[in-house]
Amino acid sequence: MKYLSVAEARKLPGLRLVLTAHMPGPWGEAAKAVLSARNVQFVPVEQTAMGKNDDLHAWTGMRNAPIAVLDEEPPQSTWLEILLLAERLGSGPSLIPADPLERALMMGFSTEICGQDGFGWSRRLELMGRGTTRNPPSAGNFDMQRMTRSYGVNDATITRAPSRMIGIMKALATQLHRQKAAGSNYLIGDRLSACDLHWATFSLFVSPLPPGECAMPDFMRENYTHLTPELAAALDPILLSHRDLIFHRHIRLPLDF
Ligand SMILES: N[C@@H](CCC(=O)N[C@@H](CS)C(=O)NCC(=O)O)C(=O)O
Repeated sequence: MKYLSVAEARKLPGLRLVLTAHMPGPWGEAAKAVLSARNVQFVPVEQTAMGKNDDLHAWTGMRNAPIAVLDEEPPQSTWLEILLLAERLGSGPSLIPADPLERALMMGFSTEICGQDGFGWSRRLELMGRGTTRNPPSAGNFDMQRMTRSYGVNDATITRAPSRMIGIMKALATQLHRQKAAGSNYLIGDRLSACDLHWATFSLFVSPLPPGECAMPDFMRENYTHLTPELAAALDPILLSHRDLIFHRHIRLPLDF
């Protein structure tokens, strides 16, 4: 994928999507999947993982990714902001269920998967707290102060992270088994909603797709594949068959980043 620099992108109108360039970050892949499912076009803009990203900060007030900026509107960065933007700008079936109870469940699952203290957040803590996690050669430029401050990294949060991941994986698997018994392959009702895309993309964090479908640097594949026995036990096969179906049916493969 070809990325514009922040300096180039700032001058353009339209929708610009800041992404951690050349790697499948779960939040970034989720944003891309949600926008694409709603047929929303965007121009990719480069963020450097764990870097200072001063030019990005000067433009948006933020240093991480993803960030969606439409024309002169305020930057949108959380999974919910990006989903609402995709709903507003896009076309085709909505990714948000119309039924209020189903909508509450969808919003709840997406919060559990993508939100602060959720599945992805806890996986990041678990990775940052593990001695065997590998860094890329560029690690010397990492702004570790920003990382620990922004993502709540401390001994207590690192310690509780695996149990939060396990609880969320079990809840998703329970829902998928119920849905299967009712004749549906989707998390909510009988069709795609945002939380299906969120689980599929965040599952890369614990079980990457094969290199032909999702290339990634070796160090990253190793980090993302590593599971303690407790985490491996919570990764019910139904979670992976769901994500495979969502990727093949609703997200373009191979992933391009
Ligand atoms: N803004 C997102 C979270 C985004 C996020 O956690 N981004 C991480 C993905 S690992 C990131 O950019 N990490 C690299 C960095 O901070 O430089 C949200 O609030 O939902």
